[in-house]
Amino acid sequence: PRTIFLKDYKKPPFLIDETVLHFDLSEQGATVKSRLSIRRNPDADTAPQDLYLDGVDLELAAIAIDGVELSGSGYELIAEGLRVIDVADNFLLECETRIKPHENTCLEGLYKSSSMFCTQCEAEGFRRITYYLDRPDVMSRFTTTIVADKNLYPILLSNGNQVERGDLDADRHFVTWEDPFRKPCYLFALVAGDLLNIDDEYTTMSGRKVALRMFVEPQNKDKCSHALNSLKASMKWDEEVYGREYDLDIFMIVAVDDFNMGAMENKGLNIFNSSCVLAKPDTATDATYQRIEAIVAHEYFHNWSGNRVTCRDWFQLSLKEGFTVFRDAEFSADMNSRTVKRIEDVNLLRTAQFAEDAGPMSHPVRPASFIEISNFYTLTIYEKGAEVVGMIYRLLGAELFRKGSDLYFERHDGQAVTTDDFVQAMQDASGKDLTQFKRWYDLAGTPVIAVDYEYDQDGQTFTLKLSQSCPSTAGDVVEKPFHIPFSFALLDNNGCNIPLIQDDDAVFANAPTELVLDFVKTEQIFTFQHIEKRPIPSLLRGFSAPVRIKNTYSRDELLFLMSNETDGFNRWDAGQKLAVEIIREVAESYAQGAELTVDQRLIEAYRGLLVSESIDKALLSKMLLLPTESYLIELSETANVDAIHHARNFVRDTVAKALKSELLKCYQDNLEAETAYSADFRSIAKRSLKNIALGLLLSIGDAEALTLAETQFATAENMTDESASLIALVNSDFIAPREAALETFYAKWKADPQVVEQWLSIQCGSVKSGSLEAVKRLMSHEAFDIKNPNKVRSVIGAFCNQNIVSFHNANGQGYAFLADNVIKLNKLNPQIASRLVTPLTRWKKFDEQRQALMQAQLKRILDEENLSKDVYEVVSKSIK
Ligand code: B3K
Ligand code: ZN
Repeated sequence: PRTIFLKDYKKPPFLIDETVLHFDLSEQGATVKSRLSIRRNPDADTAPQDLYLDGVDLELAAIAIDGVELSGSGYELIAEGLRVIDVADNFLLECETRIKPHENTCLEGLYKSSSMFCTQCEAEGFRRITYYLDRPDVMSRFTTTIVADKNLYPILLSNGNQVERGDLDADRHFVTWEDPFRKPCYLFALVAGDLLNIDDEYTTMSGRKVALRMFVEPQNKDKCSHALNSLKASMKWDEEVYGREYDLDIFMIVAVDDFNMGAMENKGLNIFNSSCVLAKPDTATDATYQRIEAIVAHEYFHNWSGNRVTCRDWFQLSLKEGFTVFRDAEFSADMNSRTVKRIEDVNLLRTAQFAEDAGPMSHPVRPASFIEISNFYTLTIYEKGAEVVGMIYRLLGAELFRKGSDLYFERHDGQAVTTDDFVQAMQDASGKDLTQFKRWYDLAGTPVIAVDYEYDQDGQTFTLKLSQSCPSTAGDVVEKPFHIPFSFALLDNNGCNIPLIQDDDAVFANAPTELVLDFVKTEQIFTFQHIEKRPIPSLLRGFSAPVRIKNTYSRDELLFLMSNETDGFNRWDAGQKLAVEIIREVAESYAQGAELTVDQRLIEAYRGLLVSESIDKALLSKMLLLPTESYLIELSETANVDAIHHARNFVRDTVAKALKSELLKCYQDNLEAETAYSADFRSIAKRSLKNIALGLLLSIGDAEALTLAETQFATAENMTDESASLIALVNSDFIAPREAALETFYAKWKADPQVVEQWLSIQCGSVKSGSLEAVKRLMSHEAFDIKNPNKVRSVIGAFCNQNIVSFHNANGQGYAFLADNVIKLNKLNPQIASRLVTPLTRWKKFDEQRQALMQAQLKRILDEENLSKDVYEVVSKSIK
């Protein structure tokens, strides 16, 4: 397989002004006719004689230039494409291709999901539909006609506005769509099916009415309102916060069951994985409600950050993804609890992105090379990319950032641009020099910050010394320092912020109590004056940069911060740091076979939180969760999986036993009957607190809690409470009630795929019910289907990523199981296969015996014949 390099980028030699497509869909296959108005690019870097078009798995039926059929000497079929020999400067190319959507299991290009046709073209799926210049810097105006059976496919959709429709003979009909906006082909979409539409409407800030239309299979018609409400909220938010208005008269959303990822921002026709868009209270959990809100917003926001301004090439993917994740995170923060949203995002970043960046697939936010671009839809591109945009926001402040985004959209509307163009607009609008800052885009790895500080009582000064370094994946250290926005405050011993005075003649009264320090050198000293008493520093507030920070706090200071920190994120983080230390201490004793004890101070801290009258419930619900096993593994040099698992459980159970009455009270206090289900963040926090308490009580085998859980399971009026009680039972040692609950749940919900996905992942992700044998049995259950990505994620994904002790069983069988399935999926769906293999690529974190077992499975995969580019890239880079 060939590696593609950013440094080899060349402007396209040809452009396509108009793209006219005609689809004839039937059960036997599809015929695609294209008419492409092509001309030479006046700004091209090269001027080849021939035209090269991308095409994969296409059968070429006819080809003509300017109405004249091409003979065999006029073109040549090449690997993954077509060469049209010796073309003019301006011409009309017509192609007819045949494709087989019903045999397409990779779910890229045009394929069938249950009874409907749908497409997925990003990144390089359009080349599976017809021959084309399948690259994002070729933008074209699309007109699409779809012909299909009228009864089987009454609904025929594509991008833009519907301009014509009519009946044809033999019970067939057609619809023509025209998209007035030029776009790259990765934003093309087509849907055909027997679907219902649920309609709504939105009036934009300039008073234009936009039709909002969601298309679903008939059984899902009562699962649309949350997505539509989220859409309207997103449209309003983007007008208010970014001044961005929607630009077509109709916005459509379609739900499909078979989808490789969450959703896709096709112009005017977003396609969603059913699990990321369909919800009603009795089938979707609070977490799903929040995920839907975020994803609907994300895809909608792409209309500007991605579609109106798109990427020049796929190395710039984070231009649209990082920025859009930043935008959707801000939206969710505005709609819900800002602190909790930040906690969730940082948790994901520190657990999974940091692990990625320390592993074999580590890459910069703007990668320099790739083999298969699908492998680069990563946490680094998305989450770290969003952090990088967030750092620009923190360096510029809200107002200048808005000036920057206005300039970016104005300057580049209708263009395909680079991350440099984005930063340049931010710099030009703000006047802030971002030259050094750009390193964040080009260097991989997570910087480490060491903090040192000193208080001088006599001089009343506080000196903060920061140093930074960045281990790269190759093991060497990146020498050049990053420009890090380091948010900082000083707290007095009542937990109040102290005014920060950096030079003597500053006016005391106007001194800020929080600063974003420009930390730009390898080592840098900041001094603060007039500090009367020894303060406690509040470091990297709100996690102002994606870095590791070495803990400098004593346990007593962490305890103080857990109840007094004025930054909500840092308050939570103090609790995490303390819990990490204590779990590690217990894990060490466990590994040595010593007696296990839990530092009483942690228990008292949790007691304090539980009885606190003032703490915000949303924050409290996060503070009561111990760091996950995955995060504890990520923090370890070499992880002892069993010790981590037992230590974490021991700490959890010790806390639960000691705080039994407080937890029971917490359960009861948050139980009160609600009038109707509401997914607002306060209601979510209450349910979450109640269910955390229930889970903790059940994990210690409390008989009273068993009754509570069984009652809740039997009477729950929403899926959050129903599944939380199921999870609590599944993770308990009450074997009979657990099995009974699983059975009841399946019998009740087997007709609902979104609920069945939850049922599968709850079992497979739990060490209690998800033994390897049980997981294998589930794979022959009627509920499982290896061709459906959601089912694969719920079973294999949940087992390998959440059921950590079972997956990492020292007998190596978990690893072999994963490899077996990667090999199977490599043929069916390479994108899913290559996603799934991730846990095996993390071998460096484990003991030598496990390392050898994991590598052996990676080698086994690599030895397979016909390995896809997707799997080849990840596996070959992971083998030492
Ligand atoms: N842009 C799509 C992701 C496409 C993934 C292609 N393998 C969804 C999103 O980020 O909004
Ligand atoms: Zn996106």
